[in-house]
Amino acid sequence: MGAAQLGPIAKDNTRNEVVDRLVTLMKEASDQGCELVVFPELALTTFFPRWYLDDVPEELNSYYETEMPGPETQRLFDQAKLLSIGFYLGYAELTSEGRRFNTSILVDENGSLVGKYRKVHLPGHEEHEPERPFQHLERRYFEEGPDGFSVWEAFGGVMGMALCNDRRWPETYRVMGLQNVEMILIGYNTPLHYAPDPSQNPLQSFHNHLVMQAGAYQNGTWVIGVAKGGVEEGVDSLAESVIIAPSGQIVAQAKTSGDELLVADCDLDWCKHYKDTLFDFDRYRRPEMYEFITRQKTDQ
Ligand code: CDV
Repeated sequence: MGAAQLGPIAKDNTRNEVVDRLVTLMKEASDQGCELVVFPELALTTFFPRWYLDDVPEELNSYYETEMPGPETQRLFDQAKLLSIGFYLGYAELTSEGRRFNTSILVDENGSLVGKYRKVHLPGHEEHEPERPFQHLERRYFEEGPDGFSVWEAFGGVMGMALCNDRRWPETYRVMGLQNVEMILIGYNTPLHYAPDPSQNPLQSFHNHLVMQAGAYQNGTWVIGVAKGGVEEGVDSLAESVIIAPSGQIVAQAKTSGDELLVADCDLDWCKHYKDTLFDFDRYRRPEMYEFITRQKTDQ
């Protein structure tokens, strides 16, 4: 398993320049024997929701993919097939009906699409908030994913996908856990400064690992969390990509905040230790006690 962390992508970097970096990491992953390599959320461009871009729709549109693969991304699919390696990729999707999603795809070792996921939990805000040092306009630039959390049989196991903010919500893991997921792939972009409550800034690293380790353990699944980290267009973002075992233990962690490949040997049978014992859902879960969870958003 390869977790291909990316360092910053500048505003003026071309798709071809970024795809070059992805291909380099993919080749490194292949050289190290990986069957699957995971790239971050919105891995083809700079993290554009940090800007209010309504006055410049051409610029906003330039960050979305209207086809996948498209002319610049076809190379990734070709390379995957050539190396016989699968990949997960996050990108901004603009559909032919004009709908916009924060999307990830899972592609197999033949370069064929296994599945697509559209981000369920969209953080940030809808309107321009000039008092912030930078914006987080995901709620303006994307629609909430309508399809929920699916799993796919691929790579000899049961694979799931999520994106960034999803990793903070226990429901993300549980919905896939209930579908017997064995490996959850999660790309993220997490600025170190959280404008609504800067007291959380020093805890970014702790919270990042806390939620993914808990999600892995409580569902007996591998979790692969992959960052786009470092200082991108003046905004410092968390790196610390990780590969987490079903025990909740981190088995590989990034040492830098730049382009870096982490590799781990991930035995999917390790999931059984947890799924068949402490977290034997069939034996121990009490769904009739959890009705609040799907009945309402809050205590209202
Ligand atoms: N890209 C993200 O979803 N980022 C959020 C930040 C804004 C809190 C995250 O949960 O990391």
